[in-house]
Amino acid sequence: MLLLQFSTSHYCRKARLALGYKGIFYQVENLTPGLHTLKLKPLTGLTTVPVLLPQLEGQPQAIADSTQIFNYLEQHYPDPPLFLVDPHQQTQAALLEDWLDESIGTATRFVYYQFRSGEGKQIDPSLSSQLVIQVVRWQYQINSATVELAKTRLKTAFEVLQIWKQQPYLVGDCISIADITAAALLSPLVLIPDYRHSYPWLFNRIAEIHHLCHEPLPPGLEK
Ligand SMILES: N[C@@H](CCC(=O)N[C@@H](CS)C(=O)NCC(=O)O)C(=O)O
Repeated sequence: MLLLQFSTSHYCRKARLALGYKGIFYQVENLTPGLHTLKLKPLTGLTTVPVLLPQLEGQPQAIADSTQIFNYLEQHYPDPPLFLVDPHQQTQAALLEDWLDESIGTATRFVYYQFRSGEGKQIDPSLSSQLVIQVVRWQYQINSATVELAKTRLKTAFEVLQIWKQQPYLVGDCISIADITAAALLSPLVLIPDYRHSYPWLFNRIAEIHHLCHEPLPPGLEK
């Protein structure tokens, strides 16, 4: 199995966490941003990573989108499960996953790239890194006005995810797609001192989920 990814993408981290939790052996191919479309468009019709190539007869050639990757994995590798047995709880987990994907993962991207181009420039001041950051800012229209809106969305996310303060999992008493999605899509914020200091419980849970999924910790959380 091969995962096409950008090494720094939080959506690709989400796919890796699921693969790791299920103990599936896979390899990764890191695509070059900009050139990635040449490979992805003919395969999936889309331009985004992650894309999973099962490389098995009788199975789809390529699965695009992290949510579809979850669905594929659960169908073909049900043990250990990422979907909750109780249908009501599974619906709740799926709703959280969709909201985190569509709203919060994007908000993280806005706040993170704004930080990396300003106060956080010293994390990697190289010309190539700063060029990628500027291209991402242009591609997604990241500017001070859109970043303020993203910060408001993140504030709501921290309120919703406070469940993690009292219990190890967001829904029910096992890990679900909601935990994996929250852990991956909020992980870039650990590099931003304000967030790291204000929400220690969030980053502790993110580290726990990474351990459960046998995935190395994200930059800023490693010991
Ligand atoms: N909803 C998609 C979002 C994936 C996504 O936004 N991927 C970004 C990297 S973090 C990407 O591939 N961007 C390149 C592009 O849009 O051309 C998923 O869950 O897979």
